[in-house]
Amino acid sequence: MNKCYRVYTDTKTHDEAQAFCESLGTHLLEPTSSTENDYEFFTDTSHWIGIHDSGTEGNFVYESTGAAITYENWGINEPNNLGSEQCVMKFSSNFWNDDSCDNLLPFVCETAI
Ligand SMILES: [Ca+2]
Ligand SMILES: [Ca+2]
Repeated sequence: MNKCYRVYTDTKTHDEAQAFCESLGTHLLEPTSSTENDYEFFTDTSHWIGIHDSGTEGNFVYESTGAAITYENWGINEPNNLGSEQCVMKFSSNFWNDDSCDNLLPFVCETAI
């Protein structure tokens, strides 16, 4: 499947970022392969991706479909749900971390083309 991406450098909470993408008929980036995940959307900052475990702790799903994730690239000792973390971000190193959904991060919207 081909996708179109758009990078937003302004920071939003996870839910604000997802709502913004949805207002454009898109959704947050959902990396489904190492090729897609390792693309350097940002070289110097973390950013939100469209994966969470808000429904069941430890059960990470794609937000656009609710389906269980089929690819993952967690950093060392992640996900750790530290202090209750339900939203996933990608470091500039391309490794993932579960993070507080209220943190303010830039983001990438994607849509199928
Ligand atoms: Ca969690
Ligand atoms: Ca974490």
